[in-house]
Amino acid sequence: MKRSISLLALAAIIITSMGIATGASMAPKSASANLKAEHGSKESGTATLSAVGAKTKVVVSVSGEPAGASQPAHIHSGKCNPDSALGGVVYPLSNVVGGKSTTWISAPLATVLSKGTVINIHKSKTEIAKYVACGTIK
Ligand SMILES: [Cu+2]
Repeated sequence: MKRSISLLALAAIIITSMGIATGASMAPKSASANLKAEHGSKESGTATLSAVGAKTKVVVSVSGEPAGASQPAHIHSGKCNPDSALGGVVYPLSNVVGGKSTTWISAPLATVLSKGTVINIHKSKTEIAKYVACGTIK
């Protein structure tokens, strides 16, 4: 009797741990976007989204940003092209300065991916309607 109980306990532990492992592997760990130059900006690069617990770290790295520029960047819904297909801002990102931007979003990566579809960089705060780079999150 004692032995059958411990076997049952062992089976329960194995099944539970398998469930936890399956759940962990289903949650996305990272995603990225190829940021392509738009409207002759010559600005392109990558964005990497990483799951860090319940938060998401977004790192943007581009080359070709004009010196001294501070460019607004966001995760948007919609598509990169044409411009009219771009949806609203889902998560704002830190401005891109010197080709770099790092943002911590207080939401899990799975949530970010369920709402946002592209990363878009704008020319400047005053020329927000001009897009210099955009990429689909994959
Ligand atoms: Cu934007």
